[in-house]
Amino acid sequence: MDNKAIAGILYETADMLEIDGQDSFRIRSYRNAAQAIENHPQPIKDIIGEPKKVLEIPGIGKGMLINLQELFKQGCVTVHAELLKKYHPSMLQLLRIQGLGPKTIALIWSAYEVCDVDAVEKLAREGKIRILPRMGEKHEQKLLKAIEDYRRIGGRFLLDAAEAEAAKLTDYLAKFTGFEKITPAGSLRRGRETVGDLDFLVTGKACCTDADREKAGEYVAQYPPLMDMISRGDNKVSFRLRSAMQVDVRLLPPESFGAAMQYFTGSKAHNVALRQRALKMGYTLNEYSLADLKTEKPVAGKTEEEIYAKLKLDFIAPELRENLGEIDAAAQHTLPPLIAQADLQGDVHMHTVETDGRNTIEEMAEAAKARGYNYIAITDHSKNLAFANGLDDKRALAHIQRIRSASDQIEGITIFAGIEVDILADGDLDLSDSVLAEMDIVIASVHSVFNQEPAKMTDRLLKAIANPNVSLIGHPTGRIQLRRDAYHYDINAVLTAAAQNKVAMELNSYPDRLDLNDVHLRQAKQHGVKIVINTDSHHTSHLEKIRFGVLQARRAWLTKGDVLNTLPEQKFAGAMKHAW
Ligand code: DGT
Ligand code: CA
Ligand code: CA
Ligand code: ZN
Repeated sequence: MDNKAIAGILYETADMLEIDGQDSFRIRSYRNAAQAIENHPQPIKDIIGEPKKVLEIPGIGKGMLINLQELFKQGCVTVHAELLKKYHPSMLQLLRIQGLGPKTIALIWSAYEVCDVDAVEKLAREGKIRILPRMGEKHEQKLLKAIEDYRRIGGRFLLDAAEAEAAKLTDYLAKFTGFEKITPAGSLRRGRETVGDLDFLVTGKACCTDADREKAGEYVAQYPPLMDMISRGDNKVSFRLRSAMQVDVRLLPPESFGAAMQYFTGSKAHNVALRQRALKMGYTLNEYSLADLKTEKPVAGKTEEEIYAKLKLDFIAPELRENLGEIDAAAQHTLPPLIAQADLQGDVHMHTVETDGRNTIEEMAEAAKARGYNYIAITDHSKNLAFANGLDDKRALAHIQRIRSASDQIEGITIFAGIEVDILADGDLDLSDSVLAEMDIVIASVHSVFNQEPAKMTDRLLKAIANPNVSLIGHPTGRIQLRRDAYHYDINAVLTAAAQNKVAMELNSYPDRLDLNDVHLRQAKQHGVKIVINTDSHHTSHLEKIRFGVLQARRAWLTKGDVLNTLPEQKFAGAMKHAW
């Protein structure tokens, strides 16, 4: 534990003491100690065995010394741990929100006894913060903005946000004469579910000499959305965008572009394993080239393909580069043919104006047809989702009729009648079995009571899977990225049951869901469970988000055969009735 981490714990303690209404002298003593330790040149861990030396640090008295000794002996400071127990660990997240100090948190706590970011955000949206003493509408708005920033700056960005920033920057760079190749690398190219920063690689005539790169760098620095310049070197420009996203643009000579692509696409773990293989074969591999170990002469570097080929590997798709077996598989020519977006014949999770969607059945169908799909399913919500105007048995039956007649009227695409039915807290479904039996597709999803004990949640899902009407489980872990954790249950038990009952698992492509995620998808495949890739569209413009799902499926090594909505219409309909 370094001094910075120790100081962090003491700062947190001070903040929590303040929330707790303790006396200001005591609070200050923790802040002072934190500051002193943060600035102390010697690591506390080296001197903790010599109390005299610790006591020599200004601001550290006998009481604080005991805290520090506790920290090194038991791994925590008692006061800190007790305060966390009294409130909730989520308090620490609130404290990290810029502009939301202990005083405000204390105020919110005393009024509502909540201290997690989601709950505070909800209160603010409901106008329940402004009515507190010393607050007001302005404060409330500032708080909401701060929460939004916290979520973004909190580190990572959703894949679609990163992609949108990358597209804008690509357009800008493309206008400079002499940039011939412009490629985002890093986690974005690998299709990771969230992205930390953007790694841009640029090459062409404008990147050959130092003078060229100087001029090119000047152009990059003029990018209008650029907010802060972080650093500008010979061949790298790093900056932060107004969206708080950080970008590294690297200007590379053409002969090493492939090596740089390989290196900066990563992942780090993949690179380390690849470099070890190179060394064993008598090469060195870095961001400039693959070179002979002895003569240092480059043998490849212009393209990624030639690097992998020289290392006697089949080309490895960026999505697979996580050092999860892909290098061995590439050496043995056993990499799977990954699913592609063009393999999908339909999207079978979408909502309409009948519940919380924005478009009609017909509009959704026409938009899907324009994408080249052969079928879709309309799967509106069930009544448990009252705020979404969910369907009861009677409305659900009427909706089936509407869907079937729309399907008859619109040529060139089949519209399956479906439902996204809530799995209630006890595992029962929200509509009658007789109504569900009328559906072509039944997606069963959890939309409420997320915080059950894992055993209870497991039983809840097992019960839904056992219902013979259920075709697939929607967004099976319920996580909302950067916002809400997955609910906890025994995923192995659920996947085993799904395989036995031939109930599929959804890969929900919505960028903040991506649920199942890549790890769970791979697990599902190992259990023999089939996947359906959907968008969960609430508007025609959402249909295109399917590509984010496809990326995750590829990261999970899935092939066409693993995904049911690659099947032609009749076979797919059978698969939704457990024939797979
Ligand atoms: P991110 O930005 O956190 O979403 O993840 P990445 O994968 O984009 O990571 P980033 O931006 O830190 O670095 C980009 C790539 O550069 C990374 O995927 C692999 C490569 N790289 C970075 N640091 C190292 C390193 O220490 N060793 C090796 N071999 N490669 C590295
Ligand atoms: Ca990155
Ligand atoms: Ca980076
Ligand atoms: Zn849902």
